[in-house]
Amino acid sequence: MSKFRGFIFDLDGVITDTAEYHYLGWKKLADEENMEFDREFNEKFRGVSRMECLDLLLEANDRKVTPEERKELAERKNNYYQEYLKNISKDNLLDGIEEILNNLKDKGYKLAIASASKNTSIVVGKLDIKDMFDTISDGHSVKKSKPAPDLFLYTAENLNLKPEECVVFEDAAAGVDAAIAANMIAVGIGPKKRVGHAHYQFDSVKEIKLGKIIKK
Ligand code: B16
Ligand code: MG
Repeated sequence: MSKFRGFIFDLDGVITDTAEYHYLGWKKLADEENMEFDREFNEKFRGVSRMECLDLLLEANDRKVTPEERKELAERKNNYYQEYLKNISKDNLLDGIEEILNNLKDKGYKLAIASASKNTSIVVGKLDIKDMFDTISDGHSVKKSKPAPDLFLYTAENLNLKPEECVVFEDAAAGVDAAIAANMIAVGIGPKKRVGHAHYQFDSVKEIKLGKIIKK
């Protein structure tokens, strides 16, 4: 058994790819509001909370809004996003993730999800994976979002584990920063320019080599 006892998974970009639906939701809102928004800008939204994404969009477009308008814009985007979520199913699990989860579970490790999304329970329900996890933390769990370590620390506490016993899988730079700040081992999924600062980096979920992480 390795020194690790728990594995914490980010949701969007690690377990499933909902980034496209987030993009479509933001794009619809941006078009309606005559704001500039494209896929490249959407990359900045990876792992970032809904309100922070909206603020980035407003700032880039030099738009000043009242607190009420801000709330309405975020709600509108979320309604569009939830419409897209109706289409997802088990088929939307990223290639290789089920094998990794089953493998770790068989070896007796604890498993958790820690996502910035307030829609985590809807997505997890659609993917039909809830039973695989010992605990699930989401955008409602803590006040300070990634890159703050809070969500991962909260998750470790719920697993009854010390931070140094946990490994985090993340696709966002802010998520890798959060895992490192929490004193956990960070596994970055994606290009080096995005997650190269993690302890381990793999280009995609399919390429993850668990043996490299779980040494004796
Ligand atoms: P919601 P993760 C994140 O999920 C997404 O990567 C990010 O693009 C999104 O803005 C955030 O969730 C909040 O999502 O609007 O559903 O609350 O990568 O932390 O699983
Ligand atoms: Mg993510």
